[in-house]
Amino acid sequence: MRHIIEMINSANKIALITHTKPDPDAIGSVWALYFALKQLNKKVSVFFEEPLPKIFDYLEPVINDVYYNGTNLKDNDLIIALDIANTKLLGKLKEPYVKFKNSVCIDHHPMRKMEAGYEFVVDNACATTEILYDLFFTMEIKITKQIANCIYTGIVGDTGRFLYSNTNAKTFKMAYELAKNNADINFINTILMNKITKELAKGIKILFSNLDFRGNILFSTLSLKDYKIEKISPVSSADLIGYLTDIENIDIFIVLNEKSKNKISASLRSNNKYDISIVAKQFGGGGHKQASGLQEMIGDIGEVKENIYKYISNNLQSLIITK
Ligand SMILES: [Mn+2]
Repeated sequence: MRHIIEMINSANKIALITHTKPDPDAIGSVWALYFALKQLNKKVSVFFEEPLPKIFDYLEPVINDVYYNGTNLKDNDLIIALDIANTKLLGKLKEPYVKFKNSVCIDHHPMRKMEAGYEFVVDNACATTEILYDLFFTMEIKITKQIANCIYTGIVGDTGRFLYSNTNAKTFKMAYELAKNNADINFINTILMNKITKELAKGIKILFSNLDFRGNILFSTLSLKDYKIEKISPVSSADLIGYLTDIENIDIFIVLNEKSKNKISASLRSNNKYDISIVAKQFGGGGHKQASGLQEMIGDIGEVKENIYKYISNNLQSLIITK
């Protein structure tokens, strides 16, 4: 951590970036660090791919310091990438980031493919905002209500409101401290509830129509044909998989998603018995033991499903987590 603090201290103009389609942890991390660096009188700019959803307005983002393309990225002393494990997920910011000489990534994802920069990874942190919380403590940054809201947003987002297996005693301790620092806990808990749009509802309809129970493994598939029938464009499998994981007597959950012709992505989840990241890795993806993802498998969605099923059933023993 000392190295990051030195990097921050010796920079004046600092840029903050995160992955495309930023989730609450990514957005909370960016704005928490923005407000913290402002306390240190740094000149801070924030780079996103596109405007943030309106629901995050409560974080009071400073619109004047936000940029939507990477051309100014090089005009900084330091770039800090947040909540990102793979430079591919930087979208159009990838190139200027990789070329830049002085960068650091602060993140909690264990499997990494960053092509540049110093990496500060705490993979037992429930959220990137947890790492920032510890960093701010060390740097004696004042946890204002605004910063508390940002940090709490990341924690609530990445723990699924304190339900996922990354929730532990420290998570609640932080929540306690953030509540004491006037974080709007009820408001944030409510705003980060799964809001179901009409599109997502139709996605859920497809999801449940195509359930395929294979013993303790559960699949669902969403093909372009399904989407066409429902007259919607593909939704994100990460937004769907949570509807499956409440189903009883299943250990492994997989949603396969045909986002464009024969290009299949997937979200994988498991209970604490199995390490699903091994499966994700096998097919070119990655992630956490209990929550992983896959991008761009090529092929017929039904065949991709059978390939994954074959691999899992042949290797089930080696997926068991031994403690
Ligand atoms: Mn995160």
